[in-house]
Amino acid sequence: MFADDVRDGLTKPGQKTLPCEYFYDAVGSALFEAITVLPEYGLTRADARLIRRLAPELEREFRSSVSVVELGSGSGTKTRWILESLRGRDPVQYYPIDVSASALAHCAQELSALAQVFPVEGSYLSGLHRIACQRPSGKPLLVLFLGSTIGNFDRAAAGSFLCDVRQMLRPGDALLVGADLVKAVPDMLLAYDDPAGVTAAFNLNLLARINRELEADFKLRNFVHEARYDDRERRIEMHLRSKVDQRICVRGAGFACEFERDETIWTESCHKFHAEEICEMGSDAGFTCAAQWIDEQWPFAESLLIA
Ligand code: AVI
Repeated sequence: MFADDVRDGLTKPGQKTLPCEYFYDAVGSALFEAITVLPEYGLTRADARLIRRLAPELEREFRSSVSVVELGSGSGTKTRWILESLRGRDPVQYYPIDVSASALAHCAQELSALAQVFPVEGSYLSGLHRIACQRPSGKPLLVLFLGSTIGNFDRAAAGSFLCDVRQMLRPGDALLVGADLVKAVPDMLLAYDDPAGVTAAFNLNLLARINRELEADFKLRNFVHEARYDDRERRIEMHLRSKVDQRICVRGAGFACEFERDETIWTESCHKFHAEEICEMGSDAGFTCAAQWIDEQWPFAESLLIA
């Protein structure tokens, strides 16, 4: 729960943290949409270019006999291209999974002309479990995990997530996973610290959300957005740095916490991968990497893992 997670993250000893899943309230989701069109954030455009390129190949691999599951509710062009390619004569059954009912409703509205949409509200794994238990026999599942969301897991968690997904699939099912690749450090830093300050606003909105929903008294001007690259872990880390010594009261969660000047809240990790690493992670989880597509303008890989 939000209040518990905020209390745990801000009162534990050592590095303060907040879970990145809480970025996406209405304001945060709108700011994320803005991030995806920033010139410095090449990730979403690379993902889209690749999906457009590979969608016809998916059609050849599966013909029209596949049900599509998406981890996250895709409403945009990427999912559209895949559904258009796969639909053949019969409409595809499409199961978007998301914790947000409003995102699912939007997705159903956008894509129902192309597919039979069965929105599933819940976490990725619980949703996939429900779909796997009631799947129509005979049809393989194609699970989409696009946009490098896998990079927001710790590496170990990403590996065990793939294992969990694999356990719910049958041989012949597939997972299409998008992952941002390691590139020049200045390019990665700019993607997460754009000069227009959109990513800073996205990060700071987490404190604004705590103010709105948990009656906290964060003064946003007393914090500054920071993006760092950890070379060893191959990840961007997003932080909010306190500019002053301060005490914050979070009335709705029943606690207060102190910040020293320059102390940070670690809000997100965005892991970057080597292309072969995705296939290795897939094979460790019980998949075979059947194909991989890499964008030429912005190093990003789409990997088709077969169970
Ligand atoms: C959603 N996720 C893949 C984004 C990323 O790049 O890790 C979230 C994001 N955070 C800051 N900018 C974008």
